[in-house]
Amino acid sequence: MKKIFMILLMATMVFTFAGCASDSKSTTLNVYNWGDYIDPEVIKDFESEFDIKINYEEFATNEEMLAKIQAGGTSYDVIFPSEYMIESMIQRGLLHELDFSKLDNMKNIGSQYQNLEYDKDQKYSVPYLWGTMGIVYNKTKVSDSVDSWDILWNPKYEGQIIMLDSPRDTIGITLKKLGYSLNTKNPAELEEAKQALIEQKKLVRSYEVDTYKGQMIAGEAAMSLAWSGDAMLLMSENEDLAYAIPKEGTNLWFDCMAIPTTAAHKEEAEIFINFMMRPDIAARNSEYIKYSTPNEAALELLPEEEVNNEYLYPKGDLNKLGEVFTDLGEFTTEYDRVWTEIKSY
Ligand code: N2P
Repeated sequence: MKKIFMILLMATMVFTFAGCASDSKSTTLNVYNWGDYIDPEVIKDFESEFDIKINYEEFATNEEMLAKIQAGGTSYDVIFPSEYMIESMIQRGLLHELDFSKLDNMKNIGSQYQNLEYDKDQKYSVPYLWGTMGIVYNKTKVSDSVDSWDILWNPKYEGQIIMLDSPRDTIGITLKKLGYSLNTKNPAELEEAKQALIEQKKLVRSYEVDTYKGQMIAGEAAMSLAWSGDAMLLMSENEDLAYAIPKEGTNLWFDCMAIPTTAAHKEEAEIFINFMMRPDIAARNSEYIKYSTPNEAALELLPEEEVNNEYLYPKGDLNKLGEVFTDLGEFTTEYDRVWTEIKSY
């Protein structure tokens, strides 16, 4: 069975199991992760190894996750925010400090992924996966060379362009296209990006996050904004697909594991986080979902072709790969406003 459908099916099964009443396990850990972002077998292995049940839920964007945490309701024990969201959540007092004496597998994480700007003293998060943003495109439908974000504005591809339904990402690459920082707090630059996205709307097939993948695999659209790992997964399902990172520069991102202050099971959450950093688990997981792991011990267990993939593990200086999102503080509301205006235009 194709992997993408397998992921969807397994996710459904995880949810189904979560609904079973007759459950002998002592603790239920609420794990809240991005869509298509874990190997479902890893969840099962954790449950049987530790006698802890996992209630697994998915979100599509950092903003959706934050809103859910702030709303209360479910108390999530482990969440997977990106760097700028970690910065924002620390600021808001929403993250627990982690007990690193319980996280001995942290030694497997490469030093270049630690103590980064968003969590300088590495107190609140541990790196999970990382990557870039680019364009996944169908070579049989796109004749122009895909080397600039401008191609997403080319009228030739009207109705064939998919954009991510994610404000920082979509506004971010538009700022890059215009030659600005994707962390700009300059109202004029943000306004220019808004105008460009409004102008692009007539060409856009849809704004989606995970649901677009089936259309790319089926060859129904020409191109989509995509995160590196998702692009690799799609390319493994359809050989007409390719990935490109435009010359104007892109976003380099780091997704992490963290524990919200509202968590009810901090101790078990740390057991889970440590488990996810175990070399065999981290290797299996990143091979399955096709994202880049920061876990050096896991890298040694991955097949050559994975480690030699120039998009997953580009050679050279990590910091030169792209611009990392930072928390925009109060200016975030400006991005939210602009995003709402674009979507409702
Ligand atoms: C996987 C989500 C990747 C998150 N579907 C990019 N930060």
